[in-house]
Amino acid sequence: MLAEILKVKITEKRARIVQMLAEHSQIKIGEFYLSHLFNGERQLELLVSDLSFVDEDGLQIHAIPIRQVIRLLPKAESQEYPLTGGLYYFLLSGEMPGLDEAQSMEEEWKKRMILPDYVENMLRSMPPDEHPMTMFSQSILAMQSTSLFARQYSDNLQKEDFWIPTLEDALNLTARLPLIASMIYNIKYRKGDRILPNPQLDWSANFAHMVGKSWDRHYQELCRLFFILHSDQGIGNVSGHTAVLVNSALSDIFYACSAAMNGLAGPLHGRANQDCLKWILEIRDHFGGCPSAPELEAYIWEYLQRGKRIPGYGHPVIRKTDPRFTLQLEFGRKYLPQDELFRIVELVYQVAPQVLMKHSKVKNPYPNIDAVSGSLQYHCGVHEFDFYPVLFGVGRVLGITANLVWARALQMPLERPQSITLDMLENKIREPRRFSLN
Ligand code: AMX
Repeated sequence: MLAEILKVKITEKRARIVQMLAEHSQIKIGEFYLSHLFNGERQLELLVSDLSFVDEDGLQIHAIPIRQVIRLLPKAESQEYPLTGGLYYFLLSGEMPGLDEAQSMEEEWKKRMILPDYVENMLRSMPPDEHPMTMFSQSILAMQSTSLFARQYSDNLQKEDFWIPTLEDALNLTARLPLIASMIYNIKYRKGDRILPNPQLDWSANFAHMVGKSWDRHYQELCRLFFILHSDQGIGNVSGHTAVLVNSALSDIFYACSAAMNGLAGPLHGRANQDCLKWILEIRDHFGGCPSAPELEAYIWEYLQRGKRIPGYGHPVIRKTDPRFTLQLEFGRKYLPQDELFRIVELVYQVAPQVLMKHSKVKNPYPNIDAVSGSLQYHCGVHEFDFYPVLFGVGRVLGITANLVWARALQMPLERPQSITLDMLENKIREPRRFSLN
């Protein structure tokens, strides 16, 4: 059913692109300056994702702000947060699903929730001090041999049909994510005990179940919220762009997502949630509990003086409190208002933006998605904070795979920007006429 919807949309979008290129291929889109080459190409509109978009106000999925997405996506009876299957359906099709569609996506995932044995054997043979993100990335890579796209490509698959096995790969990989992540958690932190999926549970609740928290309804709700909030963020961010770049070489989804997870593992990206909780624990231990506002202000000031970054604060694009932070904060205020770590998170939110504005060059002194997520996980019993980036990854692979299906559908080409040397740059500066896009 999803494939039928996509077929119609793909035909329509391909025609739009062909027409745009035929009529306007020489139109200049924006400008770029020398500074862009050394500031990480900030703000340059260089990539196309027709799924989601981030600007200074935050994330929109198919032009709907994330808060509304959470409100509009269907929820199963007596559940507070939407089914993740509905989100995936929405990401892929661009159509807001009803409960039936969301549940049929969940059923589709259940049918495909099977992991090749060798992945488990590989994970169990890895050194005990391996970072969970390394295990996660390797598990995805290890499943590359199951790629339908890779197999059919070798069998002379036609370009316009590349998206069809890519969609199959996307469904297979996303179905397996709760299995892989829970297996990593259990091998690292639960003496290797394995819990099999429960067919009565939805995708997110199954993850909660398989890490030994099936009794905890709050944790199931948190998982639904967490995975949806972390799912997509355009493709300009490191993990999204990495995936698209790797995929552009016609590498399949498993290669691309594994590479993306390696980017997500960095402290400036997905690892910020791990660093943030660690930092909150340091504050608690330093003060023996939740400090007063003046004590925390002095602590943060001294921390910045040491040249450190406040984890969970700042963003390359968003210029206000990230709505995804606020949505999680609301969860915390409802379910764990008295939790000590959560109270510290609230206090940091009160104090840190002013200190950052006064004492750093940060363009956005407000919290991002990672500033609160760890405290919620910790409250629900997931204390092993080096695992938090994996949770981020489980969510993010949803958005990335949906983007990759569409990249194939719209026949996006091999990415190949030109690099030049410093001498060449200096020559261009000496000859300003040539330092122009025209
Ligand atoms: N604490 C202290 N200083 C900070 C800061 C923070 N949280 N965020 C930025 N700054 C400083 C930078 O060090 C930079 O100074 P420099 O030029 O001397 O290096 C200056 O402010 C300007 O940075 P910016 O343009 O505002 O940010 P950016 O686009 O370069 O980087 C980000 C954005 C998120 C990497 C950065 O704010 C940061 O490192 N934050 C902490 C880590 C974090 O929370 N990362 C998660 C981001 C969201 C995600 O992907 N999960």
